[in-house]
Amino acid sequence: MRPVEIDVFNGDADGLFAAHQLRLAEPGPDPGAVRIVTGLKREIALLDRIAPDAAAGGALQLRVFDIALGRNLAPLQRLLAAGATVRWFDHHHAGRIPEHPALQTLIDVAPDVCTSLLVDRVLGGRYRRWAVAAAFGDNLAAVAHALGTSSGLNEGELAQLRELGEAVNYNGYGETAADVLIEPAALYGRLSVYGDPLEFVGDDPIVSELAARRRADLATAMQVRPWRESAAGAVFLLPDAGWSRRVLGAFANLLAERSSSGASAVLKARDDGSYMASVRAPVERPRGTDRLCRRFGGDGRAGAGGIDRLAAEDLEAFARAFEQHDWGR
Ligand SMILES: [Mn+2]
Repeated sequence: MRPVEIDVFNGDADGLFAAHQLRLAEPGPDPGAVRIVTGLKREIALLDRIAPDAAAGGALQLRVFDIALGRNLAPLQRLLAAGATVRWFDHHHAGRIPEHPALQTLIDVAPDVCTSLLVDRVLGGRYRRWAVAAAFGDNLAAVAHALGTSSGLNEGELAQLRELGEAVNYNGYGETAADVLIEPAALYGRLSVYGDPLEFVGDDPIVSELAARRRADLATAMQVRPWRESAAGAVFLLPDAGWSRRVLGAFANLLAERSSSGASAVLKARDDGSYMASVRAPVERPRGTDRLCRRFGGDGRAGAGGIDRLAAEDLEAFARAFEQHDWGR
């Protein structure tokens, strides 16, 4: 029986480029038989989309990248029980990892790694350019720059990989497919025929189209004044619009980069009256952002986190928790 292989990954640069690196190294028995499951960046519960009977006969092989294991625990256990083999690469807080002989995990929540860097580590740097681009996309510019320089990339090449990582990362943001320029699955289809990301950037106009849209959305966001400012940092409130649904995380990253001493929180109104939040620790002191976000039903990593739905009546409590959080000064 022919094995069925499914790659499951987050729809941002880190997820796409992590899956792509491993596929370049291990194309599989028949590239046409590889299925992919991905979505927008906020779509984390991706394992639910795989029917347990896809694993009938024990021939299902899954590779999962850049999504939190804890958010997919129940479907993971169902798939393992149905005979699937699963390899999981990630850098988000996982919670309890089940013990199962068919589950292999490489999960590292250190603030200076991303999933593509973990795959790069496993592959001994074989497709490092993709990992460098992904690290730029995951707001790890210093790590990306150092790794790229040490592997012989010049400043011009690094600038192109940065634009690629940031543009593809940006494309993952939005609440519905109508908010994004191209669905992550289609974008993966376009880039995954390339071994070298610099060739993809040179050939495919989608990268500069995405970069232009990102710049325009950021320029709109920069016009907004902070809602609250304190010693901890600034809190912004954005209206609900296409640009704000896309720009939330990129704006938070830009704020983090511009103010290395302060934290930032960007909240966007949702149509049901609640808020969506993107939170960043001071770049030099990434600590506890995930903890802060989990208090309000969100999640994340030490330096970056988010809350999918913050009730309007919790807005004040969130702002106070943000201001009183130990950002480690
Ligand atoms: Mn990531």
